[in-house]
Amino acid sequence: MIKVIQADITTLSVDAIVNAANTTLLGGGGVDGAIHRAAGPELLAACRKIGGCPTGEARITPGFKLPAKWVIHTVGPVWHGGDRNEPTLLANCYRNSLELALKNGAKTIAFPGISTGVYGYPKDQAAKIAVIVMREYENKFDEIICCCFSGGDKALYEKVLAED
Ligand code: AR6
Repeated sequence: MIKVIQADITTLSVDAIVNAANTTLLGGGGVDGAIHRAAGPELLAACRKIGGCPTGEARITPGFKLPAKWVIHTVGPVWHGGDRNEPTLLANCYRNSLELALKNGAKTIAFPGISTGVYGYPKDQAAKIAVIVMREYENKFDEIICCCFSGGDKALYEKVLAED
């Protein structure tokens, strides 16, 4: 089932949380910064060993000090207006993250709105893509959580799910 909640993703006791990372995997601001702060320095060391991740792909590390067992790092596209393959790349982020979660036995997974912060992806279009891919995997998980940072984002996901 797909669930929508408003929360700080670093507080969730799920099998896997997804990080909106950049291609270096070496941390940054937004949700990436929050996850690295909460997981502790071992996360950065683990990411360094991976050596980066192309846009649309995903990589997995332990959650270290987080309540979540795994962190799945995916790199969303930077929004350039929509004609640079952004929708496909964003869908790839969700699909590759869910595939990696399945491979590692995760039954519960939480996503932030990949690319919808500093990467500038329009939130309504991004939520529609997220929900389309989540629907494809819904039956393979106990819970797929849309973890919204703001009340406005939560309302948006609820609307998209209701229309879906
Ligand atoms: N819990 C849940 N959601 C959050 C949290 C949190 N603690 N903090 C922010 N969000 P962003 P991007 C939401 O900018 O656009 C980093 O520097 C936020 O409201 O974190 O993919 C990376 O290193 C927004 O909806 O990620 C990259 O360089 C969503 O998370 C770059 O930012 C994503 O916002 C990635 O940009």
